[in-house]
Formats: sequence, structure tokens, C-alpha cells
Amino acid sequence: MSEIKTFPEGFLWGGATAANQCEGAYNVDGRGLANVDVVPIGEDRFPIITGEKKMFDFEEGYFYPAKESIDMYHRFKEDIALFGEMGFKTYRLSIAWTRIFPNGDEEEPNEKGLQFYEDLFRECHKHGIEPLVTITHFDCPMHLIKKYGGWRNRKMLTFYERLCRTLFTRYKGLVKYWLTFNEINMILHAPFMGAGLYFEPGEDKEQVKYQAAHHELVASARATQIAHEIDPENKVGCMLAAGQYYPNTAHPRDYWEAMKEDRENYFFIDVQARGEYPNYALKKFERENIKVEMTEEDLALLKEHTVDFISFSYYSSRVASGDPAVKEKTAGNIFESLKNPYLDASEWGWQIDPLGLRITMNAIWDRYQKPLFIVENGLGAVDTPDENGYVEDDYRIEYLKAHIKAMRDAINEDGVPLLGYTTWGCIDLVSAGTGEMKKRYGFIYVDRDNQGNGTLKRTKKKSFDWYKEVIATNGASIE
Ligand code: P53
Repeated sequence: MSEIKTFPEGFLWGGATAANQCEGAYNVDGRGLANVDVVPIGEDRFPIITGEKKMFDFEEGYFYPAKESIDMYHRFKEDIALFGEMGFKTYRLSIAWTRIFPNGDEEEPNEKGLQFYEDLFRECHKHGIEPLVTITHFDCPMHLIKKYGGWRNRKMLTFYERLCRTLFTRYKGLVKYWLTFNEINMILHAPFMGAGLYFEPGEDKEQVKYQAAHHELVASARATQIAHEIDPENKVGCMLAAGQYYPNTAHPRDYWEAMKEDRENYFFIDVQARGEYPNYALKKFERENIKVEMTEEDLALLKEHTVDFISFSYYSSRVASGDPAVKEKTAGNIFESLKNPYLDASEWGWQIDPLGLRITMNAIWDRYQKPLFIVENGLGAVDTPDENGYVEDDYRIEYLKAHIKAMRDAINEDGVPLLGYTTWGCIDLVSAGTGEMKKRYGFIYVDRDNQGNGTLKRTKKKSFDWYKEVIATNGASIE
């Protein structure tokens, strides 16, 4: 283990959230309806996010947690003050597209939406916090989905470009770190989230997904170009739902399967970071008769405007096998993986693997040689507050400590450049996968339950002071 206990100077410690999972106020100040709003909690959630079942509006008998969430829209000053108290250097948040363009295809933005984020960014700077902004975190205006079919349609490039140009112009000097699409590879697993895709019966899903992915990749390159033009200080990153695949055994076919699975995900980052479609993907398209329409201009744009850094989420490693008889899967995750017998799991079945973070960091660095940014990591757990609302979340502290150590080793022992670390759900928020409030990640407890009951009161957990100390000592407080 590393002798050096601290992190590089200027390391960006912080936390992360996403608009639809924390803001609430879904119809306030002109905000339009988005895909993420109409995904209910309960058993229909999964088929909707995978694009199997349509739900284009609110329906009777369902509870939609994103409507109010934790109401950060009205409480951001209090919440950012708490982040400031923890010593955050950065706060990752996302823009709700429909606050800026309620339908998505308007010519002019909604001033109230723009003002909201301006106030929020100014509040961050007041506390010495550098915002890190995800332009779209799984959200897409519902109108664009109904009218154009979401990202399957090339017209999305125009609407997304307009959004980006508006943001880069308005927030010049206030924001310099941008992420174009949250977990871009999630289009393969949850295509209604983010890409706004649903499928007609009998439709070739792979065809639709990869065409939509191409549109997102080109949109991302275009955004990078515009960001750099508007302000050369801007740094634009891609964002991968990461987690190294391990072969289930030393059998070569298992290794081969793990490599193929990794490539399914790296595909997106290969394009965003290297600027070209990788050969294995072109061969796959050929073999599987996937016809992705792309122009010469698209390819030139991809080539010229690669990302400045690579950000990713990491919750767990994954396992693959080439043997069809091996079937035992992990539970509760959109990302299917075989079970790893060497690892423990969270209450939701997500397996816990701190060394896997070091392995993943090294794999990504070896592949791209661009600085990394860990923008999500954490433990979703059930918290039980005492009568004062206080939670002793030692389990969360243990999880984070182990991952921070692994990250420190990757930096100090392996020489992997890492810009920063933002833990997921630094304040309790709605789960993307399940829609629950019960699955908590925060340093700050929020009084609200799965049905929407509760006062929304914020209370510091034990991990709050622990993380504050980690940041104050730049990591040295962790043995
Ligand atoms: P929840 C699955 C696997 C990896 C990352 O997830 C994932 C998911 C979605 O469930 O999403 C990211 O809330 C995502 C966040 C999300 C977080 O992981 O299901 O970027 O929006 O909340 C945690 O526990």
C-alpha cells in the first residue's frame, strides 16, 4: 500500500446529484415534462426504462417520485451551505433540460430556468465550490420523444446543440467543467432513460440503439467544439458507467467473454476519447447487419473534437463467462452481471469491490491516457435514524474509506492522473434504478419515504463529519 497518504494538490473532492433525482418542482417556473418525470416507482418502472412499456404521461394509480423528490429546487441554498461546510471543492449536478427548453424544440430559452441555475452556480462559488455540470443526466424533454422519437432522430442534434450553446454562453465564467451525457453506455441497458427510446413490437432494437448512440456521440463532439470556442477554459468530459469485467474462471473463453463485455461499454468512450469508431464495432455492425447512418462531416467532427477528460461512475466490478451453464446473476442492477463469490454485496445486491476501482482506473488510463474523474461512487443502503434524525452510517464510511484507499493507490502507486472524486447522492435522493427514497447514499439524511411522506428536513449523518475530515486533510485522515 502507498506510503503517501494525501492526494494531489487541488484534488477536487465533492459530491454528485442529478436534477430529476433531487430538484422536484417538476412543473414550476415553466419547466416542461421530461421522460424521467413519468417513470413511476413500482414494478412497471423497469419495463419503462428498458423501453418495453410506454408511459408518456402521468397515469392514475402510480406514484412518481421525481415530481417533488427532495425539493432541492427550493432548498438549494441550505443544501449547498451544507456541502460547503463539508469542505466540498466541487459539486456535480445536472441541468434539467426542460427548465431551459420546456419542449426541447423552442428557439428561445426559458429565462426562469436559466436564472435558477445561475443562482445555484453563484451559491456554489460563494462557498468556494466549483460546479461540475452534467448537461443531460438521463433526461430528455417528453415533447421531443413524442414528436421525434427521442435520440433515434437526427434532429436531436440541433436541439441539443441549442441547449449547449445557451448554457456555455450564459454560464461562461461560472462553470468550466462539463459532462455531455451521463453514463452514455446506459443506452444499451435503459434506453428510455437518457435517449428517450421506446420500441415498437418487432423493431430491431440494436439498430435503433446504435443509431441513437451515433447521434449522441456526434452531439457530444459538437458540444465539445462549441464549449472550447466559447471559452477555451472549458473542460469537457465524457461519462461512462464503468466497472471492469472479470473472467469467471481462467478458461480462455471466459476471458474472451469478459473482453467483449468491456468493449460493449468502452465502445462509446473509444469514440469520444480517440475520435474514431473502433474496428471491433464496425465489424459487429457488419456482422449483425446494423446500419448506422453517418456522414463524412460526422466522422470529421468525432475525430477533431475529442474530450478533455474521462469521467465515470463506479459501484462494482462485473463478471462474465463464456460457459452458458454458468447462470447465477447478481440481483437488483440494470447492468446484468454474474455473481462473484469472492465479494460481499449491498442490501440491493450490488457487489462491493474496492480493488476493482483501482483495476478499473488503471484499465481506463491505459486505454486512453486522458485524465480521469470519478464522478459517482457510493453505497446505497437503508438508514435508520434515531429520535433526533441522526444516522450512524459506519457501513457507508467503511465502503467509502476502502474505495478512497484504492483510488489513492491508483494515483500514488500506479501514477494514474485523477482530477477529483464526487460521491454519488451526497444528500439522500431518489434512486434512478428503483425510484426508492429508501436506497440512500447521502452524508445528509432527508426525511422522506418511498410514498412521499416526510418533512424533508435535512440532518447530518455520522459520515458527514467523517468526509469533512477526509477533505480537510486531503485524504491523510484515512490510514
Ligand atoms: P441507483 C445502474 C448501474 C450503474 C449506474 O443508482 C447506474 C445504474 C442505474 O441504476 O446509475 C447511476 O440510484 C446513475 C445515477 C444513479 C446511480 O448510478 O439505482 O448515474 O443516476 O442514481 C445509483 O442506486
